[in-house]
Amino acid sequence: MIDEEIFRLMEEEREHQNKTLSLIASENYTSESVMHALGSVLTNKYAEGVPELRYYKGCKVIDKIENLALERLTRLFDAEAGNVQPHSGTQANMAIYFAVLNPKDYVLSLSTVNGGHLSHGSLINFSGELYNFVHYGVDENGFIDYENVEYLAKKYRPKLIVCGASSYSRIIDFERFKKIAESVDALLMVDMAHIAGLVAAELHPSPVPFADFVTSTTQKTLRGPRGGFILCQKKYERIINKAVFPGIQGGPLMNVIAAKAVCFAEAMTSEFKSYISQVLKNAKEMAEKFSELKFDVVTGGTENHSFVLDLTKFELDGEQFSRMLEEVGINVSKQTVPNDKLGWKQASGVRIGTPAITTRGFDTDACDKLVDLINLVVRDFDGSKEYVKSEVAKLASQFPIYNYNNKHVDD
Ligand code: DSN
Repeated sequence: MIDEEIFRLMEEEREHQNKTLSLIASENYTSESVMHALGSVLTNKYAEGVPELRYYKGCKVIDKIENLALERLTRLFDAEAGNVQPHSGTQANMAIYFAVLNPKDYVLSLSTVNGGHLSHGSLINFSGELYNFVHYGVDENGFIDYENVEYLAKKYRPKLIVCGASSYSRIIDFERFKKIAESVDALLMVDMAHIAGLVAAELHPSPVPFADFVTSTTQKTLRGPRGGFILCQKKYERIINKAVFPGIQGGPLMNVIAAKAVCFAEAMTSEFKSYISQVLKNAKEMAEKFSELKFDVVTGGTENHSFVLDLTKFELDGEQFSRMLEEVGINVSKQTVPNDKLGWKQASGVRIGTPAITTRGFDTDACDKLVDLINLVVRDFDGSKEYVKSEVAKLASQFPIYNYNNKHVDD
């Protein structure tokens, strides 16, 4: 039976994605090979446990798939060990906390308002409820305040320090974080979800040599399926595996694990490195062009795939502006700016990211054009709306979603 209602909605969403542009820094478009693995018979199989140590029988092929995913993951990031089972980045973070913390233990992390993730101790998340998170912040220019990290580490002597962010456009000094962690006998966890693709392409410093644990998603700059993974030193492998299953999850999603394996292989190619290099060029170009047009770019620019526009001077908040952009076919996420007074529901800014448009083939000229259109929206929404809408539609059809090379990994 074909579920016509759902099929129709899937087609509607396909058309929506094709006709609009996503500047959401955490979004991307996977390859057809990744989607092929996702929609496969692998979804039929239960495989609780780890390869060669399963609770259900019939896992011989499944074991080969998970071992291949693991081997590719650890090779891609040059890590000693890993786990490919976390259903998401939050599950990966939860597994680390479950493995090394007791309820009420102190943990140090970047606050959500300054770019940290919900699972880094937000009070509306399990992490903030179970553990005593203390937050370091950013300075008045939006840069991580390492002296504040050091001060808080000495004051609270946390068991774990978390770095990595959902919204931070500068390179994080992992070595400095490691030194701070060592000075107070804390463990260091790096959540590299946003920058994983940049690290894989060796166009961003890797946290692996410095962190006890690295967590990530696979769907962002890495351009894989929605899912998570963990990297760690060999000595932590057993406690991490136990924390993931049976600690916080049941059966792994084997179709997703196969899709992760495809994504890891794709990320090893020279095409992927060129793609990430263009993601970085496009982000830099857009941040510079916004600055020329007198927008306030938090930290004054970017060293990765994303940046934040502070809209305060336009008397607009992030919620209002992202709604205006949605009306003309551009999707962004609202974002709090450093030490924001407005809170997350309104937020004083929007986050801009280039991974998705770069997958569609955007070069710096197309990015300039897009910035000009966004500039029109901010300065004269009513007067420019229809024009911008039609120009966005033109850009979207000029750069269709599946125009990039969907080769099978072993072609
Ligand atoms: N929600 C994601 C983001 O947009 O950054 C993080 O998981």
